[in-house]
Amino acid sequence: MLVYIALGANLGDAALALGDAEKALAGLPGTSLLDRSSVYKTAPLGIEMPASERACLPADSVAFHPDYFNAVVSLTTSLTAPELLKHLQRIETDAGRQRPFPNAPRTLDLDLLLYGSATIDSTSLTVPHPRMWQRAFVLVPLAEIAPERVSIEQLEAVAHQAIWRVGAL
Ligand code: PH2
Ligand code: MG
Ligand code: MG
Repeated sequence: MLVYIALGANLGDAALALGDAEKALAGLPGTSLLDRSSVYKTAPLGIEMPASERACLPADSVAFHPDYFNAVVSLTTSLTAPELLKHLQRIETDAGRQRPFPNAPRTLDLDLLLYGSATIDSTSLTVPHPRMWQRAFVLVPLAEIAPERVSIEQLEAVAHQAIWRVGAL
């Protein structure tokens, strides 16, 4: 099965975390890495910090939601989608991922974007990823390695979002 995975990180050494994650993905059972996009620096999107969390921060804190590093890789795998999801969550945990509140800054986020042409709608997994079409940090790197999966119109719809190519993964 041909699958696409989005990588993101904005805590700790985020660029290093993406490189380590790529190696971990390439080493999954029954899996090989096909292609990788460039790494992009992106402004945090859709971040709402709960007031309870905000109250704990110094008033002049501006750096709490740092920019992200994002990339997309393609894999071929014989893992089922639920098996792959379990591995993604384990790799996130191994990278020190904590979940204090939704969309909290993270050392590593691995999202299953596309699993072949499958549509999956279970309690634990929705594929294609339900928010991918609103996110330049997904569509721009995805279009780099799978231009046939992203239309010009879809790219235009997110063209106002801040994203800078910073180098190779
Ligand atoms: N991930 C989110 C929420 N917002 N913003 C950017 N720029 N990059 C991300 O990976 C990201 C985000 C939730 O997973
Ligand atoms: Mg995510
Ligand atoms: Mg995620």
